[in-house]
Amino acid sequence: MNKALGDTFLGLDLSTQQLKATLTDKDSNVILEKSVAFDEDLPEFKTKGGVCVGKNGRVTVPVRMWVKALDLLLQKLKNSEIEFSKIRAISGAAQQHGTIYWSNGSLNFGETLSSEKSLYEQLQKSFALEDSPIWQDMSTTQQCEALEKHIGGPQELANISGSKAYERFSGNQIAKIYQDYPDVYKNTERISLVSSFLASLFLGSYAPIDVSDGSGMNLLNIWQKTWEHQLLDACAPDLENKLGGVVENGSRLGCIHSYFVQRYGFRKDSLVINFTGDNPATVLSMNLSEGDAVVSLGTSDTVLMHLSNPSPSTFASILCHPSNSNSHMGLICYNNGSLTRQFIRDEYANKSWDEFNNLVEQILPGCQDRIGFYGSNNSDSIRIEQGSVVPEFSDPTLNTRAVLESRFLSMYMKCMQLGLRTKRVFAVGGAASNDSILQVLADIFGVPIYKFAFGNSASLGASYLARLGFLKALDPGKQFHDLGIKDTSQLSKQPNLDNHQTYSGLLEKFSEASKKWDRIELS
Ligand code: XUL
Repeated sequence: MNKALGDTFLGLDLSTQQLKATLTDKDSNVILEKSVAFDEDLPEFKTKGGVCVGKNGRVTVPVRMWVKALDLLLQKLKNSEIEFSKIRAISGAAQQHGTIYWSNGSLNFGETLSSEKSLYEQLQKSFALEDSPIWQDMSTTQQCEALEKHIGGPQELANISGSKAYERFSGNQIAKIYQDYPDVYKNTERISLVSSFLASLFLGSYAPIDVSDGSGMNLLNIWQKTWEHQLLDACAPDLENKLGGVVENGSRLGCIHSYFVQRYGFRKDSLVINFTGDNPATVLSMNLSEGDAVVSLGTSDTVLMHLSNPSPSTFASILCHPSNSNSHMGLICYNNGSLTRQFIRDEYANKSWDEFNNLVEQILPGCQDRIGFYGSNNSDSIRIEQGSVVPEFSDPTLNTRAVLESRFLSMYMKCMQLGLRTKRVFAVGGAASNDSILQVLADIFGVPIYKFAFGNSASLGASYLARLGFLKALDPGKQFHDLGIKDTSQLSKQPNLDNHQTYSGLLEKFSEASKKWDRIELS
């Protein structure tokens, strides 16, 4: 471990598969990174890819697994001899949209915490619902339809909340809990997002919801940054009370609970700053300027961008910006990403990335007029060959390149529709380490692709948010740019402009073919 000379700032990220920590110093240098992987480190919860898949599109996570993961992560940090006493502020990021239902009477759960015991041992009875629905949950179509109908349609809902109704968005998830388990809802005192839940653990009482993460709920007015009553009322009764307040932009929530001071040696005045969503935190880690797009290739594929003057649409989400009160950010989220690419690799390239890459490089751009749209397994995929829908390409190895092209063409087209003239693309996430994949991305966007040396962008962004909150507590006028974060991105791929022209020629046909598919992959 690098020893920090002065103050440090801790950023966490409770993502789908792991809980990660990134410690940075006042010059934004990364001092330490640690993580807990749910499937491997906590096998007793029997998650796969960090989640439990139920019936009818239900996807949940045992909330106490997350609590245990925090115990384990802090223990790992302690074992690595991290100097807890230098940490001046803590913030976090988390997978968006997931909801946690705290049971009646849990408000001051911190009052009875003993530093002799783990949080896991002591928070057994704190949750009205054992299994939290998360962003992969697709079981709320009925609730989405009802919400859109109530407000006058998808575009009207997007105009207020930044997004049409999405199955994973928290308002629709809460409505389902209220309808299917009225007793659970009645027993719930506070509903947290995953980010505010994690912040609550550090505070020993409920943390407010961050407006940027809260923009992923279909409940918040993204222009006024307040709960929208007509949306709250359409989802469930007494919802405003159960959600509590909202905060933004590096707000100080309080000092860390004494449990952590006694058990791990944090300083008493270590600040807990508002925790945000993983996508907003990623935007912070990269300090985006106009014309920059981040393509994140992970469990879900997302495109993120800074937008100063956004117009809501029904294919992208507009969120409040996590550090700039006057701006917004755009998010396009594809609900399947790395699992689909792995599935294609396993089916058509002998489970080998090398073989997959060789095939991608040999196949000509455009796949000789083939387009494939893929779900996370073969059963919800379609292929179009010479204009007709076919069960399989005549040369099945074409699937390797086709799975990349259809995703990146869709991203490129949607960025243009949002009015973004992309100048640079920053590639992050697991697949960003694959050069063949990045070359296809560069050719389709027709712009250079940059990468960052750091891997955990969300926890890094959270550590910057912690530092922003620390500075603002001293001087409320401080802004994110005062952190002086340097652009450390490195050029990774230049586009081949001939290939880009080939792709530009395919756009119209692709756009027509992809219309029906949007509902499946952008839900
Ligand atoms: C965004 C989304 C995912 C999650 C998980 O809308 O659902 O990106 O935040 O990372």
